[in-house]
Amino acid sequence: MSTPIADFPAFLAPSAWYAAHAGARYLQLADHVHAAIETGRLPPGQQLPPERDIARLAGVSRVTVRKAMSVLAERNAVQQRQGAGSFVRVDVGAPRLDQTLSALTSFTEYMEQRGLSSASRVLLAGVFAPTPEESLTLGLGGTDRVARLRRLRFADDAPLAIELSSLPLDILPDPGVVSQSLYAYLKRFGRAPVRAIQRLTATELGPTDADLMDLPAGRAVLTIERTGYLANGRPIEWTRGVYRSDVYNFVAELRLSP
Ligand code: 16G
Repeated sequence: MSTPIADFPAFLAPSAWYAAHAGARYLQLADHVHAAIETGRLPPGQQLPPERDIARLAGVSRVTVRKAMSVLAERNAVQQRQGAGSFVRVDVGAPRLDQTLSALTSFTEYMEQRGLSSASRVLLAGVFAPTPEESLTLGLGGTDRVARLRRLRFADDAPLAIELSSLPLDILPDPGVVSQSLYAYLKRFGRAPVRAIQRLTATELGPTDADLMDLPAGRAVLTIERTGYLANGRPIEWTRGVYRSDVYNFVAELRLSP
């Protein structure tokens, strides 16, 4: 690994990155910063100087810096945080996380097993009239209502998934009380699923989810639908989620049928 950059004025000086007739300035600047990220001279989590300082040191306009930064964000090399500036992206994706398809684990347990901290941002928690699909999947009656919980889920501070869970009200009367693990909460009352059926599909990230996950729209993701059942066979959880496909690996053990 090369030594981290301590001297931004020298790193950004035009002589360090600009060559006449070698293409647009913003691309040359983006390539220069990108190369430093790839070789580890700019380590993950490193904050880049403010736009106006980069412009001054590199001898370019702020518009050029902004264009270079959006190229780096599109390439997933930097992360732009509103009001806080640009940072070298922390990639939770190396190595990939293997999830066994045969074990029924919660997001929280799964991250714990891998030594990662997990956190959630609740995007929605409430009680609603069910959609026909929710009624069908959860076996709800005509007047039943449904609890919905939509969460952005983080592993070591990186957004990894967005999950929308629907549960019958007798299983989860108030989705607002789930602050961390849904399964840990359900377990406390003996209502956690003991079996689940999952469907995995490869999809592309839509613009709203892309914003939330801080990824470019159109990025390939895994869409996973899980229906969780109690021991008596009653369906009590229907979760639809998008998961970063560059970090999630699903591993299934297969046996020859007798
Ligand atoms: C997992 C489950 C999801 C479940 C959640 C509970 C998959 C694909 N999905 O993310 O269905 O609702 O765990 O996690 O594995 P929690 O107990 O940490 O809230």
